[in-house]
Amino acid sequence: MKTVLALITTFFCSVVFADDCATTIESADTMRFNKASIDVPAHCTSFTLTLNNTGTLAKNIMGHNWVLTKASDAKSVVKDGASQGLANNYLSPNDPRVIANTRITGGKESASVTFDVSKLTKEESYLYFCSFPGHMSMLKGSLRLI
Ligand SMILES: [Cu+2]
Repeated sequence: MKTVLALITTFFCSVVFADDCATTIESADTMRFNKASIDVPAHCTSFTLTLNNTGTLAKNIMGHNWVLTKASDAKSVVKDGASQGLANNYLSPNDPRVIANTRITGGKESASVTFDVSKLTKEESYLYFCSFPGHMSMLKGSLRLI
């Protein structure tokens, strides 16, 4: 009986943990994310972000992605990615400053990324943003490990 209870407890705990080790965020044609910040619980080994682009415009006109870097790296990552084009999601290929990123989405598209939480520290400030040229000023938010 104890074993059964332990199994049940383990099962429910992992369900709860799985839930807060993932989140969704929406972007729209108005160049806004619907969340200004995201908290990643330190007990997660990996974290999954799903971007739902609720707009209707094509990705070459109003494409959005979700990119995570240290706050101090964000501007230079966007600057260096601007010339890389849509095919590279406006990011330098294999940019070591990029902790995680989704592809660029057009209207009504979704994209997900799962990243290793061990890449984050509680002391560091992180920024998420869209790397499409000109979008970071509007499409950004802060992320922290809690
Ligand atoms: Cu964008």
